[in-house]
Amino acid sequence: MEVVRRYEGNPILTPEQVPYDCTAVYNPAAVKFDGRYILLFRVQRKDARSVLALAESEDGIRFTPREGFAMVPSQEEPFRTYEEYGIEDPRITRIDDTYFITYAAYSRFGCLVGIAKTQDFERFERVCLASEPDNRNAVLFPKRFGGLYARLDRPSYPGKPPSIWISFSPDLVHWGGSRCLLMPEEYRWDSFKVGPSVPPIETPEGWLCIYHGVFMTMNGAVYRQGVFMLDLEDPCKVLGRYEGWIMAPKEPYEFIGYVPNVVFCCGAVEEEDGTLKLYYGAADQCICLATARLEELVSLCISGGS
Ligand code: M1P
Repeated sequence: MEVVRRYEGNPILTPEQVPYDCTAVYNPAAVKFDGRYILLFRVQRKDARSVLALAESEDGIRFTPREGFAMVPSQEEPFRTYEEYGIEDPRITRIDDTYFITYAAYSRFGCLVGIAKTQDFERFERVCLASEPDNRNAVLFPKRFGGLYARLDRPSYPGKPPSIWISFSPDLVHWGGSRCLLMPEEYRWDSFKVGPSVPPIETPEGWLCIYHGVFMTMNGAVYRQGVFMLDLEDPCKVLGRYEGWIMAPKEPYEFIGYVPNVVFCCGAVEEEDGTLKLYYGAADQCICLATARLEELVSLCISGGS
């Protein structure tokens, strides 16, 4: 029995179902707000640049896209300069009563981490640009550690394996205390690069972290999802990492699209019964849903073995 189970009605959102011109909708952040499920997702436009749009649902399965876009590249400096090629792959973390959105800001300088915020999913306000290039896949922890905000991200440096790092900040603007937590594992499914997928999920055993791992084949990259666990009090401490993947491309909608062989998760919603709804981009083309039991993902991290 698979730990991650796909919804049989996948995909749940396609480019044909949204009220604007685009070539792909994918990599959705997810949150439950005011009793409704919200997806904030990447929309690839006809020039191959991306903006973010929003869809809502009562049941977490059937989503209605809103008219227009939620976030487009900012016209205000300094964001305007560093978002000129688009904004991509959002994640949402609730901290107190504010929902923070981390996203990839793309420009001629490369890719860096942007942070925005909202309280109502109507108005979105930029907070800051929070890294140098190249860095993306930032996820914020929902809690502070000794008064400091914390984030995981995936900086890249030429010639070094893209890895998952942690950093801390007193104000979400100034970041430091950076440490490398997880590197690609040689000749394994996650040997080419690794990056955070969804914001860390608090469990009694530790912070459950879902990540993507990439393997390079003669036919290009394969994107899969895996799990590791961080200590609740000291998130610099890795308590365990499952050696296998929890999800790999296997359905036609994950093989055929703008980029084949990709499952890329950016959002998860924890239900009261311990089920996790995982929202993911399939083949950089459409949006899909899968479910998993939180406790099963946790025990994979603790046991470590396949
Ligand atoms: O095409 C697969 C993914 O490639 C990039 O992800 P990463 O930089 O983490 O490897 C991003 O372009 C992502 O949006 C895309 O889904």
